[in-house]
Amino acid sequence: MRRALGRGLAVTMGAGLLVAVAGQPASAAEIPAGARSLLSVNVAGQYVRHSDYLGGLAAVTSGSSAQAKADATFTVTPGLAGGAGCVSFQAANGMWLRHRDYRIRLETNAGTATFLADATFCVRDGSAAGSVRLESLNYPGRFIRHRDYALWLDASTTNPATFVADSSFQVTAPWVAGRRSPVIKGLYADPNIAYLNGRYYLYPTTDGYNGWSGTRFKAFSSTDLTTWTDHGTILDVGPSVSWASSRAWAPTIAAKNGRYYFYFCADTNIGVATATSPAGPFTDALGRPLVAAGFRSGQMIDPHVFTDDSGQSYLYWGNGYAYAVPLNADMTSFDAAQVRQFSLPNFREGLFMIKRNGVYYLSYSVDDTGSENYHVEYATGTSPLGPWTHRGTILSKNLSLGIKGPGHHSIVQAPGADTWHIAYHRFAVPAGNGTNREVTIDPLRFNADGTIQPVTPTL
Ligand code: FUB
Repeated sequence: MRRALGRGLAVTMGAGLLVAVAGQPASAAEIPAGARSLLSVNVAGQYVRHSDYLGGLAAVTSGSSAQAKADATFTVTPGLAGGAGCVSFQAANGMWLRHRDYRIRLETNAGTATFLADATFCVRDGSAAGSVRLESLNYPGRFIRHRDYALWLDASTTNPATFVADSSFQVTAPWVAGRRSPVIKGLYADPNIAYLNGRYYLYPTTDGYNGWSGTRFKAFSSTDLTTWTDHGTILDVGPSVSWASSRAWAPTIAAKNGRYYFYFCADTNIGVATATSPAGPFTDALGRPLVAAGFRSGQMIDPHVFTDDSGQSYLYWGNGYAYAVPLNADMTSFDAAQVRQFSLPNFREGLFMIKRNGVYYLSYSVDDTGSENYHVEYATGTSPLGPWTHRGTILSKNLSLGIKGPGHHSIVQAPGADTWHIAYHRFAVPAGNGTNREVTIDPLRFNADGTIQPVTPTL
């Protein structure tokens, strides 16, 4: 049940301040994504906090140490294992709240199905107005509750009223301000950004799975590149694609003929799905891959579609080998005899094309997505199919900020302006790796001679 409360629900904050969560309309059974703290409804001033990697309750006040405040602050993300209305909680050190042996603990995302489910909690109404309860996704009927100031995953007791209160928390403003990034909360990678129908859209890989074994694609949209609306799952290759079941990676979008074409990887094939809205839902168009595994050398992954001013669209893809081909007018077929292979220095994957002032810019990822040295280089050409002049690196790690492995990018132009942004993923800061990645966006700027300035990656 969702119980809508009035706008600007006020909750008690440590310094006696009453704060509405991010100024958003409050609902007892929702927690907006972003940095939050959780206050017990029945033990005054006690917040959910981790200590020695275990969850508990502890008093936090404005006079508490920075460490205590950080330990009582979590970034709320969509549930790592999915689930409508389900969320996960990431601590400032990058670890996640999970249950194990019914104890609430802080652990690094192992990417296993068990971990993802153990770290996913579904938001229910709490005992007090505006409060929430957190029910286990994989153990329905068990809730996060405090017992002797420790957090457990318990089922109801002989005193249900006490149990409900012990498992109810007010969601408050965070004790420590959140970072700007990731721009979409949670673990995502390979962001494809596009401006469609007056909004920016992001289409990422859903990340955090061992072996990149996710199945769901989601879409997010924004008018300002800052506040993003989660449109939920737009295609799940498990149930919705007959020829693949896993490894849903690196999608891209194209608009033509009043329809939207969503190109995606699944089990290292490239498929295409269509919809009438950029927010989907998308339906597999062919019932088979558009580019099947084994079609050419290398992995048939990382599609990108660029449409030139003439209206001709081109499909780019590849891993280890870079390919392109003109798409037919139906956007779902091409002449295999027209496939071109490019020679691009250091190329690994993630091709992306833009055109500015008549120059074609083909950018791509170098090294391995699991390496902190993963980065983006580019080349320029006079046509969508080259020939290409290598220009160098535009995005790479910044270890002084803890930014590792930035790559698999996409680029978008603001409507009617020479203003550009680059969306890319990197190891989630601070504790990520090649399968725990996060998405961010930074400005992309050009020099007077048309070359691209190195991007300054920001937190
Ligand atoms: O996300 C899975 C794969 O990792 C992508 O297809 C590659 O580009 C790399 O980012």
